[in-house]
Amino acid sequence: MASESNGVSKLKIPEVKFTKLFINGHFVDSVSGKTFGTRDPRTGDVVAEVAEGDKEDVDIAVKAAREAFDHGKWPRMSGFDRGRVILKFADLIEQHGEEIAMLDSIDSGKLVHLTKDFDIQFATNCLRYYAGAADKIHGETLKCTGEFQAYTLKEPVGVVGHIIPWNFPTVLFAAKAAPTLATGCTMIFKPAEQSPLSALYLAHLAKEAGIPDGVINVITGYGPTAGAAISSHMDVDAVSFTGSTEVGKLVMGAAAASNLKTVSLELGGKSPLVIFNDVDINMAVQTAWQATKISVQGEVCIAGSRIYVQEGIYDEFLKRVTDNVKNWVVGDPFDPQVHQGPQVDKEQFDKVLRYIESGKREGATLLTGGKAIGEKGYYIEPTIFTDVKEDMLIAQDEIFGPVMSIMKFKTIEEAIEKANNTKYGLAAGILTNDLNTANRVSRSIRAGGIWINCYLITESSIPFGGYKMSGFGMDSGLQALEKYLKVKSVITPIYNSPW
Ligand code: TXE
Repeated sequence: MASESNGVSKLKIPEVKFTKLFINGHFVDSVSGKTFGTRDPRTGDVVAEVAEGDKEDVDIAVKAAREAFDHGKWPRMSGFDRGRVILKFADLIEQHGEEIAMLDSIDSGKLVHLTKDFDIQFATNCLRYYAGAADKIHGETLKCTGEFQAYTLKEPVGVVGHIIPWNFPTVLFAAKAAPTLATGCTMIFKPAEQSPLSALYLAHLAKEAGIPDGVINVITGYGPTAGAAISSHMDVDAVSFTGSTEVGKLVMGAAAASNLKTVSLELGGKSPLVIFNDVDINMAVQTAWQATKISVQGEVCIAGSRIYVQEGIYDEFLKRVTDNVKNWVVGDPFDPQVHQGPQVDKEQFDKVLRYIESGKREGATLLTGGKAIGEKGYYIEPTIFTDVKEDMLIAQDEIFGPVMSIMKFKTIEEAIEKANNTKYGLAAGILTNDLNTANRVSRSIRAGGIWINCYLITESSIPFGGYKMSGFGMDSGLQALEKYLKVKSVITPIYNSPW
């Protein structure tokens, strides 16, 4: 049974060095002088007071980013030289990886060893990938009808606003900053109010790496104030948002109502994992468990939170899946013995518990878990529901918690229909040994990423983005560069050309 750890690490709290806004290469107080407390999800206690930026601070940061774009050297450097600076930035993140991982864990409750092994590595790989791309951004030459030729230029879009959530603070900072830096744009980051610490630390490292002042600015603060000031700003040329579908719509509305800035949205998900009869049952159970990402408290947009199991292996699957919970330890994310930490904050904790209650109320069978753990902090038992029906809230909404919903299906047609029965379209997984089934289902599911016989494999080279209400625009892959580029066509006559 899931249990609380005995707290080997005795509530370790990392040192917090940076708590002010980072504007034009300097740490400064907010204009209002206001601060807000960032909280430790293990206890709910304040870890540090952080500057609370608002519209006036965003205005100052946008001015700095504008100046750095219009007159600074960053957009005018060769891609090769920008790449070298980005590589230095990656090296510094690697050197300080342990400290950054601790800041993310204290802010968001993520297991510190996973943050070190995955998040920091992803961030450095990502910067190195786009450093290599910085000198390979180019247009095309086009042969026109008549005596004309044309060529295209790919130019940086300008000042970019990045609004990011709390579940992968360092990963998302890097995933947004790296392609933006490679293209020569300048930027303003608004990290989530739950997890502001790593963005400030990363901004400091960016300066140390040689990224000029004004290229990266960080405004910590709340969404409806600082975030909205970015998405509605008349001098921000593009906004790249990761977060809830609800706020994604607000960001898009604000962009439309202001200067029609370019928008890209990476939003929620309710991804299916479809398991066919012909697979090895152990592999199926392990992949389903990993897909639900209970080790990250289920706070992953691409988590496989709907598990569809074909009827031939359904009973055996149920019998085995609960085995994972037997020695599962929920507790302090700084304790190496622990498998799952707390939810990020009280709001998310309450939201997950409300969904668990709705699952019970609507008639799903609770196989295991279903309760909060302890009196303090935001810990929830790994929870498995079976007999989940398509129209239940737990089958439709993004719970963003350690909750697995298991459904049964008979035929491939039924699996496809059920997998697509969602407003989201971020990802999906298919487990089968039949090549044609794998290919047919992957083409039939309307989602931006499909894993066959694996789940959650992500790399900077693999484009990542949603269908339907999971948003649009790619993070990762060379496609991510396009979000930060404009294409300009140049047409010129050419006389007496032999070809
Ligand atoms: O997200 P918000 P929340 C989903 C997940 C979660 C739910 C709510 O289901 O339970 O969203 O989480 C900023 N204008 N995801 O409330 O509010 C905010 O300050 C501009 C999925 O944390 O969308 C933060 O920086 N910005 C997701 C960012 O938006 C605004 C990851 C995200 O916060 C704003 C996180 C406004 N009006 C949650 N209001 C994923 N795709 O991975 C808020 N923000």
